[in-house]
Amino acid sequence: MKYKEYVKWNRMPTTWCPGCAIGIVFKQLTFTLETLDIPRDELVVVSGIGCSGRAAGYFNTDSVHGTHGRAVSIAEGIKRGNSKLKVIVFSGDGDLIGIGGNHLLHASRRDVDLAVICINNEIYGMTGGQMAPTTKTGTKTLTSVYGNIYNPVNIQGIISSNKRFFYARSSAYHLNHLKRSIKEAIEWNGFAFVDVISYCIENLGRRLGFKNAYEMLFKLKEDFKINAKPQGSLLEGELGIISSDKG
Ligand SMILES: Cc1ncc(C[n+]2csc(CCOP(=O)(O)OP(=O)(O)O)c2C)c(N)n1
Ligand SMILES: [Mg+2]
Repeated sequence: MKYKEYVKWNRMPTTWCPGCAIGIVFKQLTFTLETLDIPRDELVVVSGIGCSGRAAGYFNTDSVHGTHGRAVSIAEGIKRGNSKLKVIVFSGDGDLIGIGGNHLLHASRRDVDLAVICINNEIYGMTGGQMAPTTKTGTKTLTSVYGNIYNPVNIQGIISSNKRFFYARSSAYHLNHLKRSIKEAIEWNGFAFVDVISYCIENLGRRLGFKNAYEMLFKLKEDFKINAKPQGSLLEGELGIISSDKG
């Protein structure tokens, strides 16, 4: 199938703000689906709630726009009900790591065959830009006006604590790397997590002094470098794919 056939064009334009990174990631996923040529009736996309969570409604396939934090559990139920389906979760950091953190812990531990694509804008975007568990220490948000005093969740640490795991960190700027990460995650037989470093111009970037989305996008280029052959864990500022087939 051509990538355009994976999109519900009658639902366009999306609700996302101009310049939002979610659309970039959405498009790269449709390109990847074309590469893998997954038939529409063998594919299900599941989202939770949030700006990223709106994506489920834009895929021209069976999809579920679930409740907040439950995308992974809904996806697990679908996969266990029909193991022939390719089940992809497309949701936000607040949804997957915040309220849904417990489900992530256990679905990854159970190594359920899902590809989880996390749009990590380090914020609760939809509700106005509140601090999330992914917000970096020191970042000023709507609810941490003097800067976040907490450490962010170590997503890589959680996923890679399992014997068998797949963890990719990519970004909304590094498109070829992002497509490769999504493709390998979908092909991985087990629980695969793609941490897509993203941004939110309207509810975080403007507060931080970015003039537009373009500036935020190019900050990703400055801040992240691809490590094509990571030894062990990815360091801060590194993008890459780590996995283990043991266990
Ligand atoms: C049970 C419940 N709690 C809180 C909310 C309010 N809420 C809606 S979206 C959201 C955060 C979404 O953040 P994220 O998943 O990072 O998505 P983003 O908007 O940043 O893409 C919250 C807290 C809700 N809808 N349901
Ligand atoms: Mg978010």
